[in-house]
Amino acid sequence: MKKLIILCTACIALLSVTMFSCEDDPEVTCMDDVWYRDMDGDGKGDKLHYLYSCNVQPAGFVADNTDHDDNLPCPEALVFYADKDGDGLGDPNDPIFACEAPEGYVENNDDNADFPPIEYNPVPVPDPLFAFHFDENGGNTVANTGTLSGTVSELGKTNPPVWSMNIPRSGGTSSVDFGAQFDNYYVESASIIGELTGLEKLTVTGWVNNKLAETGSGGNRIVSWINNGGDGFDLVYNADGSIKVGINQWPDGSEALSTSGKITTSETGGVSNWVFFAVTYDATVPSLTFYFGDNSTVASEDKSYAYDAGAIAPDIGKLSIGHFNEESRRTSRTDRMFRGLIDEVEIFHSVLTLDQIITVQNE
Ligand SMILES: [Ca+2]
Ligand SMILES: [Ca+2]
Ligand SMILES: [Ca+2]
Repeated sequence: MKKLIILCTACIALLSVTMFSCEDDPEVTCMDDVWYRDMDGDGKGDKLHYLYSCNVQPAGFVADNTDHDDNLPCPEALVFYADKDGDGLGDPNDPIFACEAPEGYVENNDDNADFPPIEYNPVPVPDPLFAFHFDENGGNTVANTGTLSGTVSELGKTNPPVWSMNIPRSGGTSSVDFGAQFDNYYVESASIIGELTGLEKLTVTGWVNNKLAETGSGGNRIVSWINNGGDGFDLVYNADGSIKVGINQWPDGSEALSTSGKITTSETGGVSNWVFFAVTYDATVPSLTFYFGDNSTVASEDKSYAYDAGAIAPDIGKLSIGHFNEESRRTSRTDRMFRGLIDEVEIFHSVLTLDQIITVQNE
Protein backbone atom coordinates (compact mmCIF):
# COMPACT_ATOMS: atom_id res chain seq x y z
CA MET A 1 0.00 0.00 0.00
CA LYS A 2 2.87 2.31 0.80
CA LYS A 3 4.26 1.84 -2.70
CA LEU A 4 0.88 2.77 -4.21
CA ILE A 5 0.87 6.12 -2.42
CA ILE A 6 4.43 6.94 -3.45
CA LEU A 7 3.78 6.23 -7.10
CA CYS A 8 0.48 8.11 -7.12
CA THR A 9 2.29 11.18 -5.82
CA ALA A 10 4.60 10.86 -8.80
CA CYS A 11 1.56 10.66 -11.11
CA ILE A 12 0.24 13.98 -9.86
CA ALA A 13 3.61 15.69 -10.07
CA LEU A 14 3.97 14.63 -13.71
CA LEU A 15 0.36 15.07 -14.67
CA SER A 16 0.96 16.88 -17.94
CA VAL A 17 3.15 14.19 -19.42
CA THR A 18 1.84 11.03 -17.83
CA MET A 19 -0.38 8.66 -19.80
CA PHE A 20 -1.74 7.02 -16.68
CA SER A 21 -4.04 8.26 -13.97
CA CYS A 22 -4.07 6.33 -10.74
CA GLU A 23 -7.85 5.98 -10.82
CA ASP A 24 -7.61 4.07 -14.09
CA ASP A 25 -6.31 0.97 -12.46
CA PRO A 26 -7.11 0.04 -8.89
CA GLU A 27 -4.85 -3.04 -9.06
CA VAL A 28 -2.12 -2.33 -6.54
CA THR A 29 0.04 -5.16 -7.92
CA CYS A 30 0.05 -3.52 -11.37
CA MET A 31 1.73 -0.45 -9.97
CA ASP A 32 5.01 -2.32 -10.01
CA ASP A 33 5.01 -2.52 -13.81
CA VAL A 34 6.15 0.90 -15.06
CA TRP A 35 7.00 1.43 -18.73
CA TYR A 36 8.79 4.43 -20.26
CA ARG A 37 8.23 5.80 -23.76
CA ASP A 38 11.07 5.10 -26.19
CA MET A 39 10.37 7.53 -29.00
CA ASP A 40 13.69 7.21 -30.83
CA GLY A 41 13.78 3.43 -30.59
CA ASP A 42 17.19 3.13 -28.94
CA GLY A 43 15.84 0.86 -26.19
CA LYS A 44 16.13 3.62 -23.58
CA GLY A 45 13.01 5.30 -22.23
CA ASP A 46 12.13 8.83 -21.13
CA LYS A 47 11.50 8.88 -17.38
CA LEU A 48 8.97 11.73 -17.76
CA HIS A 49 6.71 9.78 -20.13
CA TYR A 50 5.52 6.60 -18.52
CA LEU A 51 2.52 4.38 -17.94
CA TYR A 52 1.57 1.29 -16.00
CA SER A 53 0.67 -1.99 -17.61
CA CYS A 54 0.08 -5.33 -15.94
CA ASN A 55 2.58 -7.90 -17.21
CA VAL A 56 2.31 -6.69 -20.81
CA GLN A 57 4.90 -4.35 -22.32
CA PRO A 58 2.99 -1.58 -24.12
CA ALA A 59 3.90 -0.77 -27.71
CA GLY A 60 6.74 1.78 -27.94
CA PHE A 61 7.54 1.60 -24.25
CA VAL A 62 10.50 0.02 -22.44
CA ALA A 63 11.47 -0.76 -18.84
CA ASP A 64 14.57 1.43 -19.02
CA ASN A 65 14.23 5.13 -18.07
CA THR A 66 17.70 6.51 -18.71
CA ASP A 67 17.17 8.33 -22.02
CA HIS A 68 17.76 12.06 -21.44
CA ASP A 69 17.26 12.95 -25.12
CA ASP A 70 14.41 10.78 -26.36
CA ASN A 71 13.50 12.84 -29.41
CA LEU A 72 13.45 12.54 -33.15
CA PRO A 73 14.97 15.02 -35.62
CA CYS A 74 11.57 15.83 -37.13
CA PRO A 75 8.58 17.84 -35.92
CA GLU A 76 6.19 14.93 -35.75
CA ALA A 77 7.03 11.30 -35.05
CA LEU A 78 5.09 8.64 -36.95
CA VAL A 79 4.54 5.10 -35.83
CA PHE A 80 5.76 2.22 -38.01
CA TYR A 81 5.38 -1.53 -37.56
CA ALA A 82 7.92 -4.29 -38.00
CA ASP A 83 7.36 -6.53 -41.03
CA LYS A 84 9.47 -9.49 -40.02
CA ASP A 85 8.22 -11.90 -42.69
CA GLY A 86 8.50 -9.30 -45.46
CA ASP A 87 4.92 -9.60 -46.77
CA GLY A 88 4.33 -5.84 -46.59
CA LEU A 89 2.06 -6.15 -43.55
CA GLY A 90 3.22 -4.90 -40.16
CA ASP A 91 3.00 -6.46 -36.71
CA PRO A 92 0.67 -4.41 -34.45
CA ASN A 93 2.63 -5.68 -31.44
CA ASP A 94 5.99 -4.43 -32.71
CA PRO A 95 5.86 -0.65 -33.38
CA ILE A 96 8.49 2.07 -33.28
CA PHE A 97 8.34 5.85 -33.56
CA ALA A 98 10.37 7.35 -36.40
CA CYS A 99 10.47 10.22 -38.90
CA GLU A 100 10.23 7.84 -41.84
CA ALA A 101 9.89 4.07 -42.23
CA PRO A 102 13.16 2.30 -41.38
CA GLU A 103 14.23 -0.83 -43.30
CA GLY A 104 11.94 -3.70 -42.34
CA TYR A 105 9.12 -1.46 -41.10
CA VAL A 106 5.83 -0.48 -42.76
CA GLU A 107 3.00 1.95 -42.05
CA ASN A 108 0.19 -0.58 -41.68
CA ASN A 109 -0.33 -2.97 -38.79
CA ASP A 110 -2.44 -5.57 -40.54
CA ASP A 111 -0.32 -8.69 -39.91
CA ASN A 112 -1.70 -10.96 -37.17
CA ALA A 113 1.02 -13.57 -37.81
CA ASP A 114 4.28 -11.74 -38.44
CA PHE A 115 6.97 -14.26 -37.65
CA PRO A 116 10.58 -14.08 -38.80
CA PRO A 117 11.66 -16.94 -41.07
CA ILE A 118 12.92 -20.08 -39.34
CA GLU A 119 15.74 -22.07 -40.89
CA TYR A 120 14.78 -25.69 -41.47
CA ASN A 121 15.07 -28.47 -43.99
CA PRO A 122 11.67 -28.87 -45.72
CA VAL A 123 10.95 -32.48 -46.67
CA PRO A 124 7.99 -34.29 -48.24
CA VAL A 125 5.34 -35.19 -45.68
CA PRO A 126 2.76 -37.95 -46.23
CA ASP A 127 -0.79 -36.62 -46.46
CA PRO A 128 -2.56 -36.79 -43.10
CA LEU A 129 -5.77 -38.76 -42.62
CA PHE A 130 -7.22 -35.69 -40.96
CA ALA A 131 -6.20 -32.05 -41.26
CA PHE A 132 -8.26 -29.51 -39.36
CA HIS A 133 -6.95 -26.03 -40.15
CA PHE A 134 -9.71 -24.13 -38.34
CA ASP A 135 -9.55 -21.51 -41.11
CA GLU A 136 -13.32 -21.16 -41.57
CA ASN A 137 -13.47 -18.11 -39.28
CA GLY A 138 -17.26 -18.46 -39.14
CA GLY A 139 -20.02 -21.03 -38.89
CA ASN A 140 -20.07 -24.15 -36.75
CA THR A 141 -18.19 -26.75 -38.77
CA VAL A 142 -14.47 -27.45 -39.17
CA ALA A 143 -13.44 -28.96 -42.51
CA ASN A 144 -11.21 -32.02 -42.84
CA THR A 145 -8.77 -31.56 -45.71
CA GLY A 146 -6.95 -34.84 -45.06
CA THR A 147 -7.14 -38.02 -47.17
CA LEU A 148 -10.25 -39.16 -45.28
CA SER A 149 -12.20 -36.05 -46.26
CA GLY A 150 -14.49 -38.29 -48.33
CA THR A 151 -15.41 -40.26 -45.22
CA VAL A 152 -15.37 -37.43 -42.68
CA SER A 153 -15.73 -34.08 -44.42
CA GLU A 154 -16.07 -32.01 -41.28
CA LEU A 155 -16.38 -31.85 -37.52
CA GLY A 156 -19.22 -30.09 -35.75
CA LYS A 157 -18.44 -27.22 -33.40
CA THR A 158 -20.35 -25.72 -30.47
CA ASN A 159 -20.10 -21.97 -29.92
CA PRO A 160 -17.88 -21.34 -28.00
CA PRO A 161 -15.22 -22.17 -28.99
CA VAL A 162 -15.27 -18.89 -30.90
CA TRP A 163 -13.31 -18.16 -34.04
CA SER A 164 -10.15 -16.15 -33.49
CA MET A 165 -7.70 -14.33 -35.74
CA ASN A 166 -5.00 -15.09 -33.16
CA ILE A 167 -2.93 -17.70 -34.98
CA PRO A 168 0.52 -19.30 -34.75
CA ARG A 169 3.05 -19.33 -37.59
CA SER A 170 1.59 -21.56 -40.32
CA GLY A 171 -1.80 -20.96 -38.70
CA GLY A 172 -3.65 -19.97 -41.88
CA THR A 173 -6.38 -17.41 -41.29
CA SER A 174 -7.96 -18.34 -37.96
CA SER A 175 -8.06 -20.67 -34.94
CA VAL A 176 -10.65 -21.53 -32.29
CA ASP A 177 -10.67 -20.14 -28.77
CA PHE A 178 -12.29 -22.18 -26.01
CA GLY A 179 -11.72 -19.34 -23.50
CA ALA A 180 -10.62 -19.87 -19.91
CA GLN A 181 -13.99 -20.89 -18.42
CA PHE A 182 -14.77 -24.57 -18.85
CA ASP A 183 -18.17 -25.69 -20.04
CA ASN A 184 -19.71 -28.25 -22.37
CA TYR A 185 -17.91 -26.91 -25.48
CA TYR A 186 -16.25 -29.10 -28.07
CA VAL A 187 -15.36 -29.85 -31.69
CA GLU A 188 -16.45 -33.39 -32.57
CA SER A 189 -17.18 -35.86 -35.36
CA ALA A 190 -20.82 -36.72 -36.01
CA SER A 191 -20.11 -40.43 -35.57
CA ILE A 192 -17.38 -42.89 -34.64
CA ILE A 193 -14.65 -43.09 -37.31
CA GLY A 194 -13.69 -46.68 -38.08
CA GLU A 195 -10.43 -45.61 -39.74
CA LEU A 196 -9.15 -44.46 -36.33
CA THR A 197 -9.11 -48.07 -35.11
CA GLY A 198 -6.46 -50.68 -35.83
CA LEU A 199 -3.68 -48.08 -36.22
CA GLU A 200 -0.27 -49.42 -35.24
CA LYS A 201 1.51 -46.21 -36.16
CA LEU A 202 0.32 -42.65 -35.88
CA THR A 203 1.38 -39.03 -35.42
CA VAL A 204 -0.77 -36.25 -33.98
CA THR A 205 0.34 -32.63 -34.41
CA GLY A 206 -1.17 -29.26 -33.55
CA TRP A 207 -0.80 -25.85 -31.95
CA VAL A 208 -2.16 -24.81 -28.55
CA ASN A 209 -2.25 -21.46 -26.77
CA ASN A 210 -3.17 -22.19 -23.17
CA LYS A 211 -4.94 -19.49 -21.14
CA LEU A 212 -5.34 -21.11 -17.72
CA ALA A 213 -3.05 -23.60 -15.99
CA GLU A 214 -5.91 -25.41 -14.30
CA THR A 215 -7.26 -28.85 -15.11
CA GLY A 216 -10.01 -31.24 -14.22
CA SER A 217 -9.11 -34.73 -13.02
CA GLY A 218 -6.84 -36.54 -15.47
CA GLY A 219 -6.09 -33.41 -17.52
CA ASN A 220 -7.79 -31.23 -20.13
CA ARG A 221 -8.48 -32.87 -23.48
CA ILE A 222 -6.63 -31.70 -26.60
CA VAL A 223 -7.29 -34.52 -29.10
CA SER A 224 -9.25 -37.62 -28.12
CA TRP A 225 -11.08 -40.58 -29.56
CA ILE A 226 -11.07 -42.70 -26.45
CA ASN A 227 -14.14 -44.62 -25.36
CA ASN A 228 -14.45 -43.61 -21.72
CA GLY A 229 -11.07 -44.96 -20.65
CA GLY A 230 -11.28 -48.01 -22.90
CA ASP A 231 -10.18 -48.29 -26.53
CA GLY A 232 -8.81 -45.30 -28.40
CA PHE A 233 -6.39 -42.39 -28.06
CA ASP A 234 -6.42 -39.58 -25.50
CA LEU A 235 -4.01 -36.59 -25.47
CA VAL A 236 -4.36 -34.31 -22.45
CA TYR A 237 -2.85 -31.11 -21.05
CA ASN A 238 -1.65 -31.13 -17.44
CA ALA A 239 -1.56 -28.00 -15.26
CA ASP A 240 2.25 -28.20 -14.98
CA GLY A 241 2.52 -27.60 -18.73
CA SER A 242 3.16 -31.21 -19.70
CA ILE A 243 1.05 -33.33 -22.02
CA LYS A 244 0.21 -37.00 -21.59
CA VAL A 245 -1.09 -39.74 -23.85
CA GLY A 246 -3.19 -42.77 -23.06
CA ILE A 247 -3.72 -45.41 -25.74
CA ASN A 248 -6.46 -47.93 -24.99
CA GLN A 249 -6.41 -46.60 -21.44
CA TRP A 250 -6.86 -43.28 -19.59
CA PRO A 251 -3.68 -41.17 -19.60
CA ASP A 252 -3.79 -41.36 -15.78
CA GLY A 253 -2.39 -44.88 -15.91
CA SER A 254 0.02 -44.27 -18.79
CA GLU A 255 3.76 -43.61 -18.51
CA ALA A 256 3.77 -41.44 -21.68
CA LEU A 257 4.31 -38.00 -20.15
CA SER A 258 6.20 -35.05 -21.66
CA THR A 259 8.53 -32.74 -19.75
CA SER A 260 6.66 -30.21 -17.59
CA GLY A 261 6.46 -26.54 -18.54
CA LYS A 262 6.49 -26.99 -22.31
CA ILE A 263 2.90 -25.78 -22.74
CA THR A 264 3.13 -22.22 -21.47
CA THR A 265 0.19 -20.16 -20.20
CA SER A 266 -0.90 -16.61 -21.02
CA GLU A 267 -4.14 -15.24 -19.56
CA THR A 268 -4.58 -13.09 -22.64
CA GLY A 269 -3.52 -15.83 -25.06
CA GLY A 270 -0.77 -13.60 -26.44
CA VAL A 271 0.45 -14.65 -29.87
CA SER A 272 3.88 -15.51 -28.44
CA ASN A 273 2.22 -18.13 -26.22
CA TRP A 274 1.48 -20.57 -29.07
CA VAL A 275 3.20 -23.95 -28.66
CA PHE A 276 3.52 -26.57 -31.37
CA PHE A 277 3.32 -30.22 -30.28
CA ALA A 278 3.73 -33.56 -32.00
CA VAL A 279 3.23 -37.07 -30.62
CA THR A 280 4.41 -40.11 -32.57
CA TYR A 281 3.48 -43.68 -31.68
CA ASP A 282 4.69 -46.97 -33.09
CA ALA A 283 3.16 -50.09 -31.51
CA THR A 284 5.58 -52.35 -33.41
CA VAL A 285 8.71 -51.02 -31.68
CA PRO A 286 7.08 -50.02 -29.25
CA SER A 287 7.79 -46.29 -28.97
CA LEU A 288 5.98 -43.05 -28.14
CA THR A 289 7.79 -39.70 -28.54
CA PHE A 290 6.88 -36.09 -27.73
CA TYR A 291 8.13 -33.06 -29.69
CA PHE A 292 7.69 -29.34 -29.04
CA GLY A 293 8.40 -26.11 -30.90
CA ASP A 294 6.98 -22.60 -31.05
CA ASN A 295 6.67 -19.58 -33.32
CA SER A 296 10.42 -18.93 -33.33
CA THR A 297 11.89 -22.35 -32.53
CA VAL A 298 11.83 -25.46 -34.69
CA ALA A 299 10.39 -28.55 -33.04
CA SER A 300 12.76 -30.86 -31.21
CA GLU A 301 12.38 -34.15 -29.41
CA ASP A 302 11.30 -33.85 -25.80
CA LYS A 303 10.94 -37.37 -24.42
CA SER A 304 10.55 -40.89 -25.71
CA TYR A 305 9.09 -43.98 -24.09
CA ALA A 306 8.90 -47.68 -24.87
CA TYR A 307 5.15 -47.33 -24.38
CA ASP A 308 3.55 -50.63 -25.31
CA ALA A 309 -0.21 -50.27 -25.73
CA GLY A 310 -0.71 -52.20 -28.98
CA ALA A 311 -2.64 -50.97 -31.98
CA ILE A 312 -5.65 -48.69 -31.44
CA ALA A 313 -8.28 -51.18 -30.30
CA PRO A 314 -11.68 -51.37 -32.08
CA ASP A 315 -14.22 -50.01 -29.60
CA ILE A 316 -13.34 -46.30 -29.76
CA GLY A 317 -15.32 -43.07 -29.24
CA LYS A 318 -15.94 -40.13 -31.57
CA LEU A 319 -13.05 -37.88 -32.56
CA SER A 320 -13.13 -34.81 -30.35
CA ILE A 321 -10.86 -31.74 -30.13
CA GLY A 322 -10.64 -29.54 -27.05
CA HIS A 323 -12.81 -31.76 -24.89
CA PHE A 324 -14.02 -35.26 -24.13
CA ASN A 325 -16.18 -36.96 -26.71
CA GLU A 326 -19.74 -38.01 -26.04
CA GLU A 327 -18.77 -41.62 -25.19
CA SER A 328 -16.49 -40.38 -22.40
CA ARG A 329 -19.46 -38.74 -20.67
CA ARG A 330 -18.46 -35.19 -21.49
CA THR A 331 -21.58 -33.59 -20.03
CA SER A 332 -20.71 -34.76 -16.51
CA ARG A 333 -16.99 -33.99 -16.93
CA THR A 334 -17.01 -30.47 -18.32
CA ASP A 335 -13.99 -29.43 -16.23
CA ARG A 336 -11.70 -31.49 -18.53
CA MET A 337 -12.19 -28.97 -21.38
CA PHE A 338 -9.07 -27.28 -22.80
CA ARG A 339 -8.76 -23.63 -21.65
CA GLY A 340 -7.37 -21.65 -24.55
CA LEU A 341 -6.86 -21.67 -28.32
CA ILE A 342 -6.26 -24.64 -30.62
CA ASP A 343 -5.22 -24.63 -34.28
CA GLU A 344 -3.98 -26.84 -37.13
CA VAL A 345 -4.65 -30.33 -35.72
CA GLU A 346 -3.46 -33.14 -38.00
CA ILE A 347 -3.54 -36.94 -37.61
CA PHE A 348 -1.21 -39.15 -39.70
CA HIS A 349 -1.24 -42.94 -39.94
CA SER A 350 2.55 -43.15 -39.91
CA VAL A 351 5.43 -42.14 -37.65
CA LEU A 352 6.78 -38.83 -38.94
CA THR A 353 10.50 -38.10 -38.77
CA LEU A 354 11.75 -34.99 -37.00
CA ASP A 355 12.30 -33.22 -40.34
CA GLN A 356 8.74 -34.07 -41.36
CA ILE A 357 7.40 -32.80 -38.03
CA ILE A 358 9.32 -29.52 -38.47
CA THR A 359 7.94 -29.22 -42.00
CA VAL A 360 4.39 -29.64 -40.66
CA GLN A 361 5.15 -27.00 -38.01
CA ASN A 362 6.23 -24.46 -40.63
CA GLU A 363 3.98 -25.09 -43.62
CA1 LIG B 1 14.89 6.30 -26.43
CA1 LIG C 1 4.51 -9.10 -42.11
CA1 LIG D 1 -5.77 -22.10 -38.73
